[in-house]
Amino acid sequence: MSTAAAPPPKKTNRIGLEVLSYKGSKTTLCAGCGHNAISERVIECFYELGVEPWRVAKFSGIGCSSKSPAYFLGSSHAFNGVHGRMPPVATGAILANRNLLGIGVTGDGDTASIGLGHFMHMLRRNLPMICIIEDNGVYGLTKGQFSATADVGSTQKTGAANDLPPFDCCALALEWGATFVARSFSGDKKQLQAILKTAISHQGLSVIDVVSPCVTFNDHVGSTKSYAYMKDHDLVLNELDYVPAYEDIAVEIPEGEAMDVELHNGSHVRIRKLGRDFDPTSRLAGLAAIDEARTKGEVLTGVLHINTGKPTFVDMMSLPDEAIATLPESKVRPSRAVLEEVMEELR
Ligand SMILES: Cc1ncc(C[n+]2csc(CCOP(=O)(O)OP(=O)(O)O)c2C)c(N)n1
Ligand code: SF4
Ligand SMILES: [Mg+2]
Repeated sequence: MSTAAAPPPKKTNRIGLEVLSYKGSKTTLCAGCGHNAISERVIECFYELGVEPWRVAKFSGIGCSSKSPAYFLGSSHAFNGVHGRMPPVATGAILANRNLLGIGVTGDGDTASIGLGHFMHMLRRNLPMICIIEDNGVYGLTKGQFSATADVGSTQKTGAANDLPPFDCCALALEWGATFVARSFSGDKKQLQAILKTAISHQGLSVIDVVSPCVTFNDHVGSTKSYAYMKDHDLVLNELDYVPAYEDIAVEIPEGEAMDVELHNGSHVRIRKLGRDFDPTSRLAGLAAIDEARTKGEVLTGVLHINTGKPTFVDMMSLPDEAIATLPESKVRPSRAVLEEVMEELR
């Protein structure tokens, strides 16, 4: 009598979850859209690090990019806000529950046009969360108008050239206070994974600008956000190794060639410089490197800045350790006597 072989055990991560627990619904974005590749990396990184999906809160605005959170971490909390308003929604949620791990996904239109003011305030507050900008240089959802990150001279399918200078979201992030700033390309799986894992372990605002080609409206010759352009102009600043806290970190680091940064949860990121003198702990070095690459027509990718010592908005607000959202009413509601005292002071 033959017995059928038992199915192989399902692969799980260190908290016993399968990768399925980190997936979302099926994408409705165009096949080949860079945003889909970014969602895949998010799924892999949260799965591999064994982050509890129910501890994560996803935030977005409006755009093809802002639809992305529906396609990963289907059992996490989520709020899809108004165009450009991801930051204020996330700020409120994180202040109400400081124990959430926030991840915001925005588009370049979302962030650099209608939501620019909100983005700037998120930067200056060093809100502890991850902000991924899915940067395709166009308003994909509304059929391919130039966004405020489109490069001068980049052309539309019709041949019309953009003549307004772009905002560089990494330069804004460096200038105004984000404590982990990186740029990547949706087609660079290894680099994007290392950057995302570092951001997950970082305590503070992580801004990741990911060049993410729009295959329908901005992937032709003449576009500076196309797959072909990125293949030829991606200047990789540093090579990254992310070592989670639960792995043995006793590895030798070649003197003068790599920098080892310990993150808040005990994980490490090793930043190996690639033939240029660059110190990612210096904001000014990051700004200078971006400016130099821009002058040469290159797109600099890698870690541009990291600062593990600056207080976050949650620290600055002196919030209690327990989430405000779950405190009993007796603790969050002032008594009638206190209210009367306040009213008296205002009289
Ligand atoms: C208040 C408001 N203004 C304008 C729009 C129209 N609108 C929807 S998405 C979008 C731009 C999307 O571009 P981006 O944020 O770059 O996302 P992508 O689709 O390129 O990923 C615009 C202008 C809107 N939905 N709400
Ligand atoms: S229109 Fe562009 S940005 Fe939107 S899903 Fe299609 S390829 Fe992606
Ligand atoms: Mg866009």
